Amino acid sequence: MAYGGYSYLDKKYKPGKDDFVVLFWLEGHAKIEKLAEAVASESSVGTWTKIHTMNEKVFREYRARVYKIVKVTENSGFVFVAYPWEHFDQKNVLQFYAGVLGNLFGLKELEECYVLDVKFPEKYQKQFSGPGAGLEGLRKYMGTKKTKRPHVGTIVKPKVGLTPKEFADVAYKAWVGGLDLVKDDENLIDQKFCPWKKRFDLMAKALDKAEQETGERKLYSSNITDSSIDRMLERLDYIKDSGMKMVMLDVYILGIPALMKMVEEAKKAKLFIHAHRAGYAAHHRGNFGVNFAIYERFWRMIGVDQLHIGTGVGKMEGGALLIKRFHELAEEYKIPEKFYLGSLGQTWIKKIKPFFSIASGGMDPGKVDAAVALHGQNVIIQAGGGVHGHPKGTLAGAKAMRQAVDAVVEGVPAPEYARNHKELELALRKWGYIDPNTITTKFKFERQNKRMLTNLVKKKGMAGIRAIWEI
Ligand code: RUB
Repeated sequence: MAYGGYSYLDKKYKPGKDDFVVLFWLEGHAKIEKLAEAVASESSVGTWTKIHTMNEKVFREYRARVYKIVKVTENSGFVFVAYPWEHFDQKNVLQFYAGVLGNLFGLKELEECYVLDVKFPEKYQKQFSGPGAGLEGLRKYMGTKKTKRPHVGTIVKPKVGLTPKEFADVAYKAWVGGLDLVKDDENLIDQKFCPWKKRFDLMAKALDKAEQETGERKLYSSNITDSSIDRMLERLDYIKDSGMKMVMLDVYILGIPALMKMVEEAKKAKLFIHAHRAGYAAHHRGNFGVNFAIYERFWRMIGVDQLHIGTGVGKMEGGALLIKRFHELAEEYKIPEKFYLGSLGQTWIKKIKPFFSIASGGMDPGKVDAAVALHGQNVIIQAGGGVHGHPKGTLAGAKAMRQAVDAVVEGVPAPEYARNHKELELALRKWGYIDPNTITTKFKFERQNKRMLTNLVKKKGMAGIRAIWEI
């Protein structure tokens, strides 16, 4: 079988340590081998027909090789493709996008084309500097290196509409109630009703006051995302000059060049980078898509310090097994391949440091035990509605969240801790409690059924993977 006159199938090929490995799910109206060849061709050196300009050197040194196909039907399957390191522009992430995440989605013989994962060779990682502070740096600043407790935060709600003063008053209550972090939402930046600078100044004052009163370090994650790089840089300078410590970026929406520029500047200014992933799901959830794990890998290499990765227990998509994998991708240096999750392994070089994952979206104090069962304690747990919707308001809501976190660290289940902590008790009464065993049971099920899960995916294809992603 061939595509455009050349064959990209090479089942004897074993990816070398400098190769990029990409895992695709493909379905279409041609045989899976042909679809695989089409994708390998279009994303590397080929086109639809034989060309006189192709030469042996180009084909040998720069082409992609389909080295494994897990066939599900005649017309669908999982396709493993290796790309030589030399194929890629070593200083330009967008060239990777243009090739591997580019034209192939438009090939008309494809009915589904989902890029499940990419494994980046160590050699490629060297061009990046990774997180400036990362997980350890944040813990050091916050003084949680010893306790190793989860950090806990809130997103001021309503998402938009409050005046700067109303906003800072809410934040102050959240900080003195025991939260570490208060953040802008992804869609609050510099609207008329809440100008960025005015909000920032009041937030800086409120943060100082809260730090003095509580004796704890506090953070404000200020959203500076903008279509103008100049405006973002002005705000970044302003934050640096004020002595505040954190900047927030909508990382997916910004796009790679603007993100790289802002991360570089934030690192120079020694600011922590809080990354909100709004928008990622437009690609991640489709039949023609790019898995979140691929963006996450880039954001770790580029160097964010904390990133929203989902919760497994809250309002956003993704079950425990999938979110755990995203967590491992943030925290570990080495992770193994898990085919039934559509996930390749990865080894990070030293400077691509671990960052803090953020569990956010539909969280409340009753979900903290479950979130920790899923993520472990190296996690930032954030709740918006789950703080400001507390029956007694923001201050009590913040206290309830912190009590839930303190309970976890002490090894006491939240319902038991709630007997002597009335804010937590009220929260659990309103929103209920998720038993952490519901999470540990899922991991036990996974450990005991790896073969079954693998067979399910081999039989059902992407539908099998999607079902496992929701466990
Ligand atoms: C949180 C919220 C955030 C989500 C985004 O508010 O809406 O923007 O965390 O999701 P609330 P994700 O706590 O009221 O749900 O973090 O998965 O990207």
